[in-house]
Amino acid sequence: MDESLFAKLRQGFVGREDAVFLETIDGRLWRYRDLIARSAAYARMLCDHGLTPGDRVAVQVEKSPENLFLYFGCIRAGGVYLPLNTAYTLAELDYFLSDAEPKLVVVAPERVEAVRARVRDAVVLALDAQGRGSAAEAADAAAGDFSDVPRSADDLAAILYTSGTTGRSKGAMLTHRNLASNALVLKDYWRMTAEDVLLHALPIYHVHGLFTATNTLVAAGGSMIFLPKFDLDLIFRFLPRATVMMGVPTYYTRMLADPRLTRAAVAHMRLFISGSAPLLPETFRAFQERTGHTILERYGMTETGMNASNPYEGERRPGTVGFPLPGVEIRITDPESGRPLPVGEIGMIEVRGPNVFKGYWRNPEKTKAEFRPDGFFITGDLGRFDEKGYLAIVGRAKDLVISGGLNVYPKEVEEAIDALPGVVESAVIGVPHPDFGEAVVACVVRAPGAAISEDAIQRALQEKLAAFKRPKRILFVEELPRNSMGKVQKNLLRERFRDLFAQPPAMAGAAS
Ligand code: MLC
Ligand code: AMP
Repeated sequence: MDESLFAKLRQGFVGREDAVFLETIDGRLWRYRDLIARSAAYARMLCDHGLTPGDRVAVQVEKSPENLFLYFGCIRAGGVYLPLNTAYTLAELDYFLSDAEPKLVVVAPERVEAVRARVRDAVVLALDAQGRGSAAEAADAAAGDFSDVPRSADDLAAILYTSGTTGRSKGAMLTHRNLASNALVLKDYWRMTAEDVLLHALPIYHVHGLFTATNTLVAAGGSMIFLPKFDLDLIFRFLPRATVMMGVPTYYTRMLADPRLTRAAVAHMRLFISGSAPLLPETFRAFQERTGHTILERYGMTETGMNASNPYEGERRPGTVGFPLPGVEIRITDPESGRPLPVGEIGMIEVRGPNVFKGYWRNPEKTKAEFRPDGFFITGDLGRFDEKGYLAIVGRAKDLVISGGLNVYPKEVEEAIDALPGVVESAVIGVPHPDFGEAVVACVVRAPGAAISEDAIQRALQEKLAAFKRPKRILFVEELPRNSMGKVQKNLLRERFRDLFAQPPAMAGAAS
């Protein structure tokens, strides 16, 4: 039997091919039959360019319907889809391209030449924000029927890179089973139906916007209003026609800071979902008071898709991520010994289920280190179950900053800063921020007599790091606090600079 993700999602709209799949802000409509035809054209185009099952297709392009058709086309052709954040610099791209060895790379037209010079054997095609470029033209030329390449549940559908606390980024290998099981479970858990209209404002190079939002919507056969990005004017323009929205907490704090967020504006809405970063209980309550809607918070990861969710019916508890999803097992263990802990105690969150990835791409050591022998994945998040079975995430054992729902690995930023002349060392931390939840801040020790400025460091980082990773502030310190083992005590730095972005109480929750 064909276990392909697309074959499973197709059940959501079979017999309803005339229903609207997607609408863009200029009012253009794509129906499910267009999704079938256009993804078939991309699948054929990929095969014509030599794609064979299991080959990677790396894609770094702006959000557009064509980008989605390329994604589904890749899945249908048996390829492995590898989406990349559009903010990544060419220097950052280098690593992904050499590690994943894609057969095809699709990038913005202005990057084609530079990427061609970097990959020896790959075909490089273009796609712009309007969905135009050599990739789209090749798909036009390949239009026609396509017989999907059958896949088994364990075959790879996608690789998404996620950085580690040490060393380079790791490619999380996601199978057809991982993606299909998560989409089908979420469709039921969140009561998604063909009647739903999803307001889609997320980027589509991460799990949240691509899998949690898009796959789940398609599994339900619903339609979506596809915004190019999160933009408050667009949100308030289209909210009155939507029924569901998914976002990171920053979306909700920005909406709350806007007077257009009223009960009338959300009268047509059925469900607001938050994830990717902690939703502050204040935000949860303020949203409830203002709109009458209780945001449903859930918990996921690149490696696992969605793990836990507050219930659709029943109490949604602020400060928690709800219950393990059907089919997903979650346990709390002692981080050192791995021994399961009793209810109420804080420990490592471990996850097992059909949603959990197959391992890290060409990295068996890391894979082995992050799984227990009985198949549980060690998430690096610390949590606790309460007496009613709700899971709360209380911290992270991994050194990671989550800024506006995007992960930043301090080590990567520290390495870039430490390499600069005049810098002795640095420590990068996350500091509470009213808009991004956490903001990246660098504490830098300069060499005696060195005059390197904040500006000079920022300029040097521009070439190396995507904008969202760059520190919002660089603070010069005399020395970094260390414990008796010589380890930098980041908790002391976080405490010291806790109020760096604090606002007067009247402004709390407003966008900066
Ligand atoms: C943009 N910038 C950010 C940033 N996004 N800086 C820190 N953190 C971010 N998240 C930079 C810009 O490059 C710019 O830099 C400056 O900040 C101001 O930009 P902006 O106009 O405010 O940014 P905006 O375009 O509004 O984007 C902010 C955002 C966006 C929050 C809307 O980042 C976003 O959509 N985030 C969602 C990310 C997401 O999908 N995460 C899910 C991961 S999956 P400069 O230097 O040019 O001024 C996952 C699993 C799970 O985690 O559970 O879901
Ligand atoms: P990523 O590697 O980008 O997939 O990020 C996954 C991480 O985001 C998780 O390991 C958590 O630390 C965090 N995360 C996701 N959802 C939530 C949530 N609802 N509350 C707190 N943290 C979350």
